[in-house]
Amino acid sequence: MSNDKLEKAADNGLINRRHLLGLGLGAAGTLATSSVMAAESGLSLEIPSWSKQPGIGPSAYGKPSSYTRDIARTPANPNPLYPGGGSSRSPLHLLQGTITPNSLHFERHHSGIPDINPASHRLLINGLVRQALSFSYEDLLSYPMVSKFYFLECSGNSGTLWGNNPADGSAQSIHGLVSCAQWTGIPLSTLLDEAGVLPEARRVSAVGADAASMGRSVPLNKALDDVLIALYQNGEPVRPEQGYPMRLLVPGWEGNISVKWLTQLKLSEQPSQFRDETSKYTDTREDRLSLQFTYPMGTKSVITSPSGLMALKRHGLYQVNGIAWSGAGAIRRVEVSADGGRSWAMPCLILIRMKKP
Ligand SMILES: Nc1nc2c(c(=O)[nH]1)N[C@H]1C(S)=C(S)[C@@H](COP(=O)(O)O)O[C@H]1N2
Ligand SMILES: [Mo]
Repeated sequence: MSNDKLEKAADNGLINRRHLLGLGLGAAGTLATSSVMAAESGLSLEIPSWSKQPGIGPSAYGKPSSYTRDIARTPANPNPLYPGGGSSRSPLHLLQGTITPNSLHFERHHSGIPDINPASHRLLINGLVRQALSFSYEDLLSYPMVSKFYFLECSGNSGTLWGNNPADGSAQSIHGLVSCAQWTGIPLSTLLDEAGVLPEARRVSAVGADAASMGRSVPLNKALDDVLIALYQNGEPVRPEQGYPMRLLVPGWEGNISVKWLTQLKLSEQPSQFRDETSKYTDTREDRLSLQFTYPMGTKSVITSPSGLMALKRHGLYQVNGIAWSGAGAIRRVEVSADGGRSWAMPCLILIRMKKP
């Protein structure tokens, strides 16, 4: 296809997506012709060995193809001073759609993953309530639940881009501390209603059962709005890495507030001043003073593929894929620019045309 036939969607190589459809149909047409020719010339399809004998049978719990092993998280930051601490990043550049498979959800642990037997785990609600309550896992399973798609992002995500000389990297290495799942759980408001929040209460302090005792105090209005006690992640029980048997899920806010392995919720008048909201997770300004509570994550978008460091080996057209999310609400529309913001096009219509060298 000559350059001038390609309908431009925006400047610098962004073109209308239907050109790809045209190319696809063309290719299928060519294939059809060549297979007819193959039959006429006496050639036949080779039958591969795996087609000639039965494969392995059904299994109790599935796993991905052994040929997709490179679609993996990248664990980082092992530190002997903090056993089990560190993070792993989701392979955003190798995934499609918005949902992150559970095995590839990013991880951030301060003291590793506790091995919690749900039969002996409790969730305590106490402090400024009419009646302190203690729930077993079984108790919680009998409450009405809701299912919602939410992105979860570590507040340190994409941090390398704030440096003076940002390193080149893939969507995974730069932005991989974000994932999206369908979370199913009990609205926190349901349990707080049952405990009876006293009028002077302003904060709900959440504490995890891991050795780090991760603790954050959530303003009561947010706690009563959309916060979940999440018990399921993409349809199955929350993974140990994500907080099994239960985690707090605070939509749109810094990942650290979504306390995993949740074991206590305490109602108080004042913030709890936990380590995780004083020495950690404050934002230091240029004048060296720190903002203490900076909860919502900003609006963000990432082109996942083609991604940094990826080799585009064939000439021709490439579809641009990406994700966009916001701690401040739902994303209504996304546009893409290839010329530093001078011209824009809707992403579903965008392709990059690789120039022949
Ligand atoms: N109990 C506990 N909760 C925790 C953490 C932790 O180390 N311990 N890490 C926090 C941080 S910093 C983030 S970004 C998210 C990460 O959630 P994920 O590992 O499910 O992706 O969990 C938060 N909740
Ligand atoms: Mo985080």
